[in-house]
Amino acid sequence: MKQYVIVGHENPDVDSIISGYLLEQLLKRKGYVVEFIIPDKEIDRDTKLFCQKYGIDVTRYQKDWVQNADYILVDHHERQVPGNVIAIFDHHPTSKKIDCPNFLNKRICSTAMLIYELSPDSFLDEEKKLVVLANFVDTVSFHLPDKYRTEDIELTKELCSSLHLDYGELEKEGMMLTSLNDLSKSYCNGLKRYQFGPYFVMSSYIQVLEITEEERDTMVQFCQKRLREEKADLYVFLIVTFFKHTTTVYYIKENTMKAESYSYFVSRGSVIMPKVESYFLQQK
Ligand SMILES: [Mn+2]
Repeated sequence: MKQYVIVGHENPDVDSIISGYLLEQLLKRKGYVVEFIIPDKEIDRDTKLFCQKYGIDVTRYQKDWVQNADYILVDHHERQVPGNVIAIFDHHPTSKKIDCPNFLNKRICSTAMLIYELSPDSFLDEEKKLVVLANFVDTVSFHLPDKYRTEDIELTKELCSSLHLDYGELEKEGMMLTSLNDLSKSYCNGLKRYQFGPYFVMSSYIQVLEITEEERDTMVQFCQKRLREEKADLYVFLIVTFFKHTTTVYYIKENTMKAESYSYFVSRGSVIMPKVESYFLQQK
């Protein structure tokens, strides 16, 4: 019997992992021999903890590629795999021509939701809860309008009430809010280090409902202290506030600091760091 392998995108996020897991359960129930794998050696700490909290131990899926298998991609459409891609389930828009016999890609709040809608009756209650969580996390609790259909909020509410889940509580979970209880730890949430040519850059971000000026200043100082300790050339610190719907990016150097504000949510990985990278690469 043929073996199928499910794989999400590189550096998988919560939706990538949940949708891979759900598709594995669904296909197994339909009698297929199938395995969800995460070939990535590193997984983001927050993502790992979040999945763990809701019953998915990501380390169980961290496995090597299976050579010459038939692959099913979830939550993306472009990873190179050592075999044939026979199906794709995705919700990232593309104008590329995708050469795959089973390509399902539409605007929807999460790939987990896309998979759930294929066969709603096949899933257990705890799996439906994972769908709700993926919907929230992938849209930053429906704060990113480009990423969902209008009916997705209503459908998520209906799922919550049928499962007796507290919508508001999970909505908050989905924002993955950073605790501000101990600012000396809060400031380095999602800490990453980058090497751009000879330049060493550090970055972290926090996501909060709101923040006081004092808290903000304290954390910026922590960033600067850290930059000095690690002798970095730049520290990029992002503050996302949900109430005011803003992102402020701090570019911190040893003795200077520049802030940039946006009246929307800005992604570190796909917007800010590529800008920083091209800035440094021009410095040569
Ligand atoms: Mn997704």
